[in-house]
Amino acid sequence: MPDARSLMDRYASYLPITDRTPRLTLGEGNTPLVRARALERETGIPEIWLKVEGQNPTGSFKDRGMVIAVAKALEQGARMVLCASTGNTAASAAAYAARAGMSCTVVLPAGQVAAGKLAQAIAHGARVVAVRGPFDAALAVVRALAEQGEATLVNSVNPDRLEGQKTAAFEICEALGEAPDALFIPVGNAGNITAYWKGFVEAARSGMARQRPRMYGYQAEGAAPLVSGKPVAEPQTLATAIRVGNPASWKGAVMARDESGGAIDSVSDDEILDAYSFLARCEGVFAEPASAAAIAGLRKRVRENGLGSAKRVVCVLTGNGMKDPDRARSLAGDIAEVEATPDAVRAALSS
Ligand code: AN7
Repeated sequence: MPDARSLMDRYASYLPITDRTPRLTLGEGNTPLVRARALERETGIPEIWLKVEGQNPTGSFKDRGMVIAVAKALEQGARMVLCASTGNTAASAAAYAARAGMSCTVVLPAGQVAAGKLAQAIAHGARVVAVRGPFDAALAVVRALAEQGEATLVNSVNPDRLEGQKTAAFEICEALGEAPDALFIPVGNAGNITAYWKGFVEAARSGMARQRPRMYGYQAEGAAPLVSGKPVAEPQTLATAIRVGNPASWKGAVMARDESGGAIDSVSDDEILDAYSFLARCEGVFAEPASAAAIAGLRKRVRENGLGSAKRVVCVLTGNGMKDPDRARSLAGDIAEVEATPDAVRAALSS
């Protein structure tokens, strides 16, 4: 029986909330762990689980942190939230602000946000501005605006965001009865890998788990500052969610990697696309391209280094495939349009 209580209520003692914090919820968290049998057969790893974060209310993991950040902003009397975003943070902020009766402003990298995410921000009534430049430029702008004004910044530089996001690690430990041996996760601004590691450390400390997983983070090759060790001025990748050149949580990602004995590596856009198709066609799970970087990373790790004694692995699928319909549509050519007769349809299918 799934726990029907809200994320905030389930993990209240682990979160920075009080009796006065508004109990905001859209039903976030409690996402499924789905066994990845096709990937197990391919890699030879005995147990692989997908944490399907695309099933959150706005279709990404951002909702776990956003519900806490917006509730705290409301508690503190703020009327407005503000964020920079590659898309999912904007969609989530817009939805939770609408729920809380607050206004929301989002600043996006022009031309680099997937259609579904932009549609969500608009539908929830956010004010949207696009800036010329990558996500990093947009983040610099909102940081400056937040310092001057009354709007609360809800990017992952807001610590309440990471506190909420760490709850995914708790759910994994509870569902498996133990932390996995290894966790594979995409990395952009590096908030999520930082939050997961914090969650696993707390889970081990509180007796929810006996061990902590090795953390394996994956960036896209054209946007891999944590791999090269220096910021990337013009990040490039088709996985627009992780098109980030100078991650705000750089130190947190390095700490997660080093304390866990894991690694941060990069995968090519071709490897990302291949993993994206594989997930959708062979596992029946539709995740967005950035999420597929975790799967591409697992495949690469198994191919090049092996996974040592790791028997049980969790891959975090951070966002829903429907966020980026244009990418999916590009996988096929024109769709045949024919007369509405069985013969015409049969002919089209066999041509
Ligand atoms: C699907 O929405 O940064 O390493 O502005 O949307 O915590 O940044 C999104 C990031 C992975 C990377 N997968 O997480 C934003 C934004 C998906 C994402 C990431 C994002 P972080």
